[in-house]
Amino acid sequence: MKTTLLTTAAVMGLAAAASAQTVGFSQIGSESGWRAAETTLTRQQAEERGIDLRFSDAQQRQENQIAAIRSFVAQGVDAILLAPVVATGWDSVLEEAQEAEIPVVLLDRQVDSSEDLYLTAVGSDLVHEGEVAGQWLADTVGDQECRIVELQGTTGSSPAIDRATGFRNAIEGMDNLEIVRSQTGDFTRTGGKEVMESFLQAESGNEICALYAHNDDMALGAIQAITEAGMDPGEDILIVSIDAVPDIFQAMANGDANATVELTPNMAGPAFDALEAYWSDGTEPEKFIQTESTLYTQDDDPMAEYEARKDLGY
Ligand code: GZL
Repeated sequence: MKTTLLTTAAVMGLAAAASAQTVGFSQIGSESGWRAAETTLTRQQAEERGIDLRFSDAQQRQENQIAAIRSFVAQGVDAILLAPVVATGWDSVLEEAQEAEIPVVLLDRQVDSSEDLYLTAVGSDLVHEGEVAGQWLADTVGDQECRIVELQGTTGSSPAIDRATGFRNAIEGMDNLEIVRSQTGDFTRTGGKEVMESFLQAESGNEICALYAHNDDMALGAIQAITEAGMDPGEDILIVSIDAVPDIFQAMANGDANATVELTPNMAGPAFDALEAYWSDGTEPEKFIQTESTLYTQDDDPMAEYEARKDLGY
């Protein structure tokens, strides 16, 4: 009797392993705390669902992502997750995946390619995020003159393009609000610090009222630069950014940052839900699965928000 049970268990185990779906994940890199958390949560989601995840870190280079996708196609994976570093240049490799009948799901960023070339895209409304940030600043400064500097995300990426658009939408027609300098910090802390240092130097003698950073990591780098310049971040220069990583809440609790717009790092959960439905009965998901964008300020108990996020893999 015991032998039979063991044999049955072994057969079921082999069957489960044989049926485990294989997913290739072309990740941009680890440029920010938010990106690290997205990777952590994607691995956790795959493990919980018994998905065999094959991971590729592109070091923020599109050519590495294209090579990874081609490798996943050659391996005959059951699906591909792609967080596209920039918005353009994906048509041919997405066509190759389509020809191989391998569904592609975009995570957290968009591509300019036809939506026929991917199953669905999971992400936030990036323009809206910029609008939320701009509206917070407009509400905070009222009719006070405010010269703004902007740290943009990776050049050519959909978040950099759309977050810039959204912020400008929010402040349009407000003559007291002016963006006086704008430059990419490539979504990194180092980039944010170095570009903010150059802004402070270039604007020495002129007042900078606020910094809008397309992500918290650049804002955190800029806070270092502002402090090293002998100024008081969060007071002398208001700071609004996007992602809601734990360290920005620590900065808010210290009075060094003022507001952030949350971006969930759990894009893989909705992505795998859509894939499991597609694999089981061919269900075609909506082309865009939108995640929430919630504003947090110093009034929202920053240390409680820090505690809620500090163990999520940022
Ligand atoms: C936005 C996402 C951005 C994050 C950054 O959807 O692609 O990329 O805001 C990350 O932290 O670098």
